[in-house]
Amino acid sequence: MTEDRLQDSNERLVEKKRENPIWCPGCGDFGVLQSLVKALQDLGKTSRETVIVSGIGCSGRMPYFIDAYGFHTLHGRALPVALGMKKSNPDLTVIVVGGDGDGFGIGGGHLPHIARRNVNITYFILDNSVYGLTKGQSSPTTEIGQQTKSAVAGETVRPLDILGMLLVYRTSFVASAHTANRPRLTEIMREAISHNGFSAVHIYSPCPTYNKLMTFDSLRETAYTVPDDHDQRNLSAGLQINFEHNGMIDGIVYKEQIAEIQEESNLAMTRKDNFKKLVARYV
Ligand SMILES: Cc1ncc(C[n+]2csc(CCOP(=O)(O)OP(=O)(O)O)c2C)c(N)n1
Ligand code: SF4
Ligand SMILES: [Mg+2]
Repeated sequence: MTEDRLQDSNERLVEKKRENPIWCPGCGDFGVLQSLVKALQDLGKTSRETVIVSGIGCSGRMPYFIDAYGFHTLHGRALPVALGMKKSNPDLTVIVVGGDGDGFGIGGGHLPHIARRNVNITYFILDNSVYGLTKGQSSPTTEIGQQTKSAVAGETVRPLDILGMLLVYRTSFVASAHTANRPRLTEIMREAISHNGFSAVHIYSPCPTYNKLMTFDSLRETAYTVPDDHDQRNLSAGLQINFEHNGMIDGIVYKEQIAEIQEESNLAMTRKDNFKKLVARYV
């Protein structure tokens, strides 16, 4: 990077890149991209302090379309890569983007450990209830009865409860949103990114090509808006709301108060101190 470009990226707010995303027309991921860029801009984040880390899937292409640092990692491995980035450079705003298959199929083992470490990163789960990139097989969130390439007579295995998992893993900030309500999605993204601790947002992002059941209209009609008087600090209230509405929710479900947070990344030493300590062990 030239000096001019470096200086520029220090000051330039995160923007969309000029190249057009190659998602199918009508894909929900376009809306996620718009909201994510807007949320980062609203928070005054610059290209140089922001990194978008993704797994593999249609959703995993997100870093290509955002003018910030980006890392398109391996299928299911975005969270551990993001953890490493945050640990080695705590000043970075680290955003992870991945699909339902990526995060809850092959990558499902990472989530509880990131949550219990309470690393200060934000995870946006783009759930279309299908493996989009590999052309429409069932995913861990495919509904019973949904026809997919791997369940042509309809899925028979019940889907995972994503919000329930995030809550019982004690994720420090848990929200659910959908791409049919973009202003709300942007607002929730802003709150998630600002939260000091591990934050996760389960986003319903329709795949019109391979999942005919999840549509923008169906999301608009069925998503339950979390009321203003919901007690975000109350984990059981969060679990209850999720149980009652079967995860079809628009809003913040749980938010740990900052004072209660024992954030591991804050407790961790800086890179320099770590290095000094390591050297001291051998001299
Ligand atoms: C180790 C490994 N196994 C399998 C694959 C094939 N693969 C690529 S994307 C994908 C699933 C994508 O589904 P999801 O994570 O829901 O993302 P979407 O495309 O729906 O956004 C699979 C199985 C791979 N790339 N790497
Ligand atoms: S296959 Fe589905 S998820 Fe992938 S780009 Fe097309 S509409 Fe989007
Ligand atoms: Mg998917």
